Amino acid sequence: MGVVTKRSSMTLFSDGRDHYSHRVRIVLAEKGVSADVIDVDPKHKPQELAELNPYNNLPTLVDRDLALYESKVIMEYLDERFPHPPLLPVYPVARAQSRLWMYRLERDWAPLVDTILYSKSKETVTKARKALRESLLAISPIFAEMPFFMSEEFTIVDCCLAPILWRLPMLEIELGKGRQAEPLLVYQKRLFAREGFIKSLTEIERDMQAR
Ligand SMILES: N[C@@H](CCC(=O)N[C@@H](CS)C(=O)NCC(=O)O)C(=O)O
Repeated sequence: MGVVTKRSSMTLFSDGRDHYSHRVRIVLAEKGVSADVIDVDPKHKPQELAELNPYNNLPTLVDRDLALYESKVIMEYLDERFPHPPLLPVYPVARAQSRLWMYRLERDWAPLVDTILYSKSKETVTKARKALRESLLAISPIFAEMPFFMSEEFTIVDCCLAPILWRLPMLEIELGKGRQAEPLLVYQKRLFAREGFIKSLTEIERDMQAR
């Protein structure tokens, strides 16, 4: 069954190539929520953004009088505002675990992605690539046990991980086709085939896998 579009009067300031903005676009698409997505070039940000967000960064979501920033805060707000389908588990223990995984992803993987993309030191980039690749391969076996990240259901953690996995070719990281990589490859294929994921992609992101 296709996703039913829910109308909203929200505006998302989004960077069409960035993994943090991509997370939020996935949540919107998974929930079938339509928002005005304003594609912002981070080098030429509109004045309005600084007025809405003291950090003047992306993504930033505006819902009537509310302006939100920090992708995890935006994702959780959207999950509460549009409860179906839920992207956090129901029970407190499982919810806390999901949040811990998001926190770990933020501490361990997101900075590596940012380093690979923005560091000017070749050596630092090479090290970050190696660290990200090894750490992704190290968690690969868990996807042989469960279809999503530590969960039977698609959650907010998958919304954070999918944009990173989608960018691996652009980050010049090859997982290889060995036994160790296989569960992770099956998992990412499952993510990339989701209707919400496909809908979330910008034109620039679509090209990221074409190279
Ligand atoms: N922790 C933030 C990170 C956001 C972030 O790094 N955004 C970048 C995307 S390009 C940005 O806006 N950079 C431009 C700037 O900070 O001036 C989140 O999760 O939302």
